[in-house]
Parts: sequence; structure tokens; C-alpha cells
Amino acid sequence: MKYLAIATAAIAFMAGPLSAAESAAERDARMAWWREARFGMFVHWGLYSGLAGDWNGKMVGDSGGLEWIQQRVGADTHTYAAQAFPKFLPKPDFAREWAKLAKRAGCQYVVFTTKHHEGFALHDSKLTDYDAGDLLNRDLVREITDALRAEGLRVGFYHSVIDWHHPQYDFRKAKGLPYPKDGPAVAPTPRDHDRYIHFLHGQVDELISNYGKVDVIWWDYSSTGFQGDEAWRAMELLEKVRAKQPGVILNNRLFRIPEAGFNGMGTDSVTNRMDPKYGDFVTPEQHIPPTGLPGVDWETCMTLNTTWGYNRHDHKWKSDETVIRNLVDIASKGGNYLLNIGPTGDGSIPKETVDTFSAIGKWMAVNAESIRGTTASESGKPAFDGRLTRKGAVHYAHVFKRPADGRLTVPFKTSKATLLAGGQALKVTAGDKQSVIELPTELPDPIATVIRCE
Ligand code: JFZ
Repeated sequence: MKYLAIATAAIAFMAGPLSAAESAAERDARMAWWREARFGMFVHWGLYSGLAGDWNGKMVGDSGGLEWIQQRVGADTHTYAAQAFPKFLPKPDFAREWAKLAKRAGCQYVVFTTKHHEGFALHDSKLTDYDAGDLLNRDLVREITDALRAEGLRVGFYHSVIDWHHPQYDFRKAKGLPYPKDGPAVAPTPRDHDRYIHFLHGQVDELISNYGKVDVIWWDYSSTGFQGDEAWRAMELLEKVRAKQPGVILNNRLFRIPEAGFNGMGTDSVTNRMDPKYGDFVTPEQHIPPTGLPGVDWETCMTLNTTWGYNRHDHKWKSDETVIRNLVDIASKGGNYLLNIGPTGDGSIPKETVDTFSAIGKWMAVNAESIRGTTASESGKPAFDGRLTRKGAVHYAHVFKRPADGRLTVPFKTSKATLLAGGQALKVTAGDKQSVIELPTELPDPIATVIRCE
């Protein structure tokens, strides 16, 4: 046994890091659940959630990302924490509400902030006292992770590599990345960024060692002026993560270079070229690539109003129609939709958010088979107002608006068309390259009616 173990270790060592040894087929197998899922929930929750968009009792703004409130008001970490701490009061069982809502909406996975730029860790970290373990005597990462698994959901950790609290994080080196204010309380100068990197790797090790299987890690983020090995010793970090979590799926935000799928700085600068050694998927933010990103795995992340972290002043909620059609649009282009919720300081989910996720759930209860496990439609946008997805020989036509004459022309041959809601058969005239489906006078779903075509 002992010799066998030594020999195995020697072979593994000679083969180099696990990541390099992965074949295309192994990668496909690892990515399979994520590609099938098509829909996940994003959660931004931290000390900023309790502040709810207010500072010194006044509104900071009614739009934009208020998880950046510390930066918006220019507070050092000590001043920030003194005001935010007392307002961060997670109620018992908050995580069950998140998990149940995600499940009901038809999400297959949830990615939540283990630490955002503010630096406050939601797990019980041995490496800092700026964490839920020290503040609340709770491990919020465990509570959330347990609740998600109880609903059969996959677990994703968002982790900010930017850190506004750690005294050695060198914001002067971090060109192009945000920083609120240097403060005397925790900021001796000069800073030794290597010590911050050591801390970052240490906290990530806690997260990948103590919570069982981690399905996704969602790093955030790098600039063209500060990224990769220089900023985070990124390759070493990725190797450590892949060694302990061989099945994990990683985004590419430890980098900001063309090889990792970026053209430049903007969040719309992701490309359809990406070497998997830098990550598994690219992350268009707040927008949907007009024609998808053929050749790479991609996930659009989006807010429901205009902020990621809770802001009680932000009322610019997207309609149910917008988010359901976004989900359809993204699936028709072969991507995933990671739709954000920003719970309040006690972990409650705003009513508008519950309503919209419930509406998605109602739609998914009938139509999930036209989203989950589908691939992009190779014919692109159809001639009618709607979208197409496909699962092997089956095509799904998502009709947003009924053509005036009730005749839906689809760009493929089909002889059997049924309404996914209810299963009613529709009259079809099949042609070689296109077919015409007769729609009922009234579409059952004014947002997106799905027709299953065999
Ligand atoms: C980042 C975070 O700063 C933000 O708070 C949120 O978590 C979001 C999902 O990710 O947002 C970014 C990241 C990169 C850029 C802009 C916003 N960028 O490079 O322009």
C-alpha cells in the first residue's frame, strides 16, 4: 500500500498540476451541471446591507452599487465598521428563505459573497477578527451553505480579492481598483502586499477546506494595471484551489489580460477567447452579449434594480417581463443568467425581489425544460418576436408577441408542435428549411409562450 501511494504521488507529481492534465472530455464533464443549469441566484450581503444606502442618517444615492458605500462616502475601515456593525443583525434561519426562493425560482445554484471589497468575512476565520465568527459568534458561510444544500442547490463562493480592511493590502499598487480611504487605525505604512496575498490565500484555504464541496468560486476583480500573479499570485492560488476542489468551476476575474478573455477594463470587454488555465467562464456584467460568445462558457450577472448590495432608496426594479425574457434571451445564446438579490441587514429579501423571483418560478414550473439543458439556437434570432433554444432534436420557440396573422414561421423542419403549457397540439405545415405553426388566438403566457417542436 505504502509503495503504491508513493508511486501514485510520484506519477501525479510528474504529471504536473491537475489543471494541466485535464483533457477536453474531462473538462466537459466537470462543466456539465453548470452548462445545463442556465440559471443561478447571486447574493450580495455584508455590512453594507445594514447601512441600506444611508450614511450618518442621510441617503448616499438612489442608484448604483451601494455595496461600495464605504468608497462612496470615503470612510476608512474603522469609521465604516463602527457605523455598519450595529446594523448587521442576521435573523435566525435567514438562509432558508434565500435557498427556498432560489429553488422555487428554478435556480440550480447560488453564488453568495463570502467577503466583498469591504473585507468583512462571513465565515468564522482564524486569520482575522473582522469576520462573522468574531462579531456574531456565528459562521454565516456554514449557515448559508447548509441551507443551500438542504434545497439541493449547488454552492458558489463569491470572494473579493480587493480588500479595504486588511492593513497590508497595498491600494497604492492596486492601480485601477477602488479604495475608499487610508485610515490611521489599521493602516501602518508602508504596506507589504505579500503579507496580504498570504492572508488572501489563507482565507481561501479556509473556505475550500471547511465547507465540503464548493461548486463555484467567483473571484472579484482585477484591473489591467493590477492583476494575475503580481496582484494575487493567481496561478498558485488556482492550483491550490483545484488540488483541494477538483470539481470546482472558476471565473476569470483574477486576471485582466487577453489570454484570460478580456479586451480591456470595461465590464463589457469580455471576449470569446479564453485559455481555461485562467478560469472556466467569462462574466459579462449588467448586459447580454448581442450574439452570445460562441466558443466560451459565459454567465451574465445582473442586478434586479441598480445595486448589488441593498439600498432602500433604489426603486428602479426591472419588470417580471424583462427578467424572464432576459433568461430566455441568454439561454438562446448559450449563456447562464446569474440574477442578483440584495438582502437587508437582517438577511430578509425585499418584497419586490421575492415577487419577481416567484414570477420566474411560476414561469419555470411550466417552461423549465425549454431553458435547462438547452443549447444556443444556431439560427440566431428568429424572424418572429421571440427566441429559440434547442435540446438535441427538439426545438423550443419562445414567443414574446403573437404575429398578427397567428402564423409562426420557424427556421427548421418540424411536424409536431405543442404548447408547453398544457400540451395542446398546434397545426403545423412542415417544410424542409422552415415550418409554419398556427398559434391559438390568445397566447397562454403574455411574457413568453413556449412551443415545443419535434
Ligand atoms: C464588481 C464589484 O465591484 C461589484 O460590487 C459587484 O460585486 C460586481 C458583481 O462585481 O463590479 C465590477 C467589476 C469590474 C468592473 C466594474 C464593476 N470593471 O472592471 O469595470
